Amino acid sequence: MEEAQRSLLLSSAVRFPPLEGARLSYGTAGFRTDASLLRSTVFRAGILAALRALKTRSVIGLVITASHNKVSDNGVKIADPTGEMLSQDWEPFADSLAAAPSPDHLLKGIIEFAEFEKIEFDGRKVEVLIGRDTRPSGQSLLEAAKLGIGSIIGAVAVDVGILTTPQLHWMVRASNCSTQASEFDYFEQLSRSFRCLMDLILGGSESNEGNDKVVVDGANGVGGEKLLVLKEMLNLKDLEIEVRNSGREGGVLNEGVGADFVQKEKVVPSGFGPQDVGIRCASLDGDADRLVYFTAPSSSSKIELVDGDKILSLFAVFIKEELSILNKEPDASTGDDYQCRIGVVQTAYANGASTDYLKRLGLEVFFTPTGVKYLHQKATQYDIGIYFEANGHGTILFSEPFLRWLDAKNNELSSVAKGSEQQKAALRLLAVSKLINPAVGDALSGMLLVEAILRHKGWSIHRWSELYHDLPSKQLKVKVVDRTAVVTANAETEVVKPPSIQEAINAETGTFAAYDTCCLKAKYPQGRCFIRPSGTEDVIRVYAEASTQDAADSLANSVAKLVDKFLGHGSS
Ligand code: G16
Repeated sequence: MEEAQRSLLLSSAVRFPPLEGARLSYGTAGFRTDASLLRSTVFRAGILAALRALKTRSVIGLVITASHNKVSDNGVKIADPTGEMLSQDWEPFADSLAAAPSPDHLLKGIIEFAEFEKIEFDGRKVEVLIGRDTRPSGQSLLEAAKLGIGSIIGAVAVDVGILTTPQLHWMVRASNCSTQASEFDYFEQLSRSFRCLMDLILGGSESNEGNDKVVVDGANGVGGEKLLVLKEMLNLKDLEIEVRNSGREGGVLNEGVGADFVQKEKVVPSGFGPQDVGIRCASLDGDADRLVYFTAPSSSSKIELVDGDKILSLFAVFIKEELSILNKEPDASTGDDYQCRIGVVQTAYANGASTDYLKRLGLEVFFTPTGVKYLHQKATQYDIGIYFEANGHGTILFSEPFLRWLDAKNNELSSVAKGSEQQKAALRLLAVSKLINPAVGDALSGMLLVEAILRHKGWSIHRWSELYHDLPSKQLKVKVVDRTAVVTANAETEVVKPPSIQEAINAETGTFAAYDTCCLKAKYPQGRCFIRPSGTEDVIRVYAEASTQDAADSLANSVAKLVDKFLGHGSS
């Protein structure tokens, strides 16, 4: 590394001293904590993004968001050239950069890592796109990120403004493979492919059961605003999209609103109520990478939740059907019968009933730890990989060989069977591959796909929800002294450290011999429970499900007490 580069790094690093005692880890989705503690970390994430751009000689993304967290938090994460999450190989370096105690340590760490990764500091221009959500702390953190990027000679920060996280991921991917990579291009692609899908669908649809309206909770974040723009471009006549909690009304980001709140609390978000009974409602999270649907209750306080597992199931049903239409007739022209491998990816939070349902559909179901980075990676191994977390974060990935085959098949069919159902199935699948965000879960494109499929099938939200019945479940958070003390294995279903906790959870759940000896029944029929340290909040998460809501609540509460007992109270 040349002297000019060393002194630039040192002179900018002195402006961002690390906060004592604030040791952050790259976590489930980047660095996340109280915004007031983040300037030094975001500056260093800027350096990291610039180094990644030098290494890959591609456009890289940096997004400043804390997604579902409270408004006073913020965070930063990096998007790789494909728009996917930062390669996991670089996460330990991200952690060590963030933890470097002084500018000298920082410089030494960068030099060593650059040598190891053979990064050349040759001053050639590389770009980092920076996006952010609507948090008030975003602007000053953006300045820190720009200075981090600017302290690598040749790296240029491009401020792309306030965006949803999936928009930024999409733009990074598009920048590396096309010239049409602006926010406008994103909206154009979504609206064009949605209209194309609807045209192919409307012809075949039997009825839409009067469901021509969806009301969307924008979490008082960036998603509501962007949905309003998309709605203008879509200019739909047969689907009304009403946006509430867009942030324009003055509500607080994620406070009593948003997909995380709706999914965890199972109550309507603020701004929704009895007037919405019977209407299809959806909720986005703070940076619009999660989507859940729900209906408002007429009597009880609990909503009917249609979560990420059900979105996954709807997508899986549709894709399976389209593939079977496509493969119905043997391909006379070529004898070509592409063996399309479909896989679905879930986490331990997936409701047991959803997994049973997907297996009954004949699908291969794989489990990974929580975090889109894990699910996405697994989904790339299939021709069509569908992944969703129960919290509503997910997408569909199509392999390049499959898309090439599909394209060729459509071309052939257009000469031998133009307008046939078989050709329409090929066109619908091609339209889906253009509508759905291939980089990351995207609430806006996911919502349009849900709407198109419901219309195609003539299904109401209730019909969709009836695909299977969720097992009652409960999620809790427990504040502990040190959440990193908990280490899990087997896709987070088992605690390996400290070992005694898992034995206690097993005993409570009834996994081994803990039976009620009077009536010889399991303590919690269909009971399942796990704990894991959150990667985005300073808590241990507890998930429980069982055959009744009371049993799921009781199991979750008992295990939360165990967590407290084994790991001690954290300050709240
Ligand atoms: C992020 C990740 C998700 C994960 C969620 C919760 O979502 O992208 O994959 O499910 O955090 O993670 P944890 O339970 O570790 O806190 P988001 O929407 O907050 O970016």
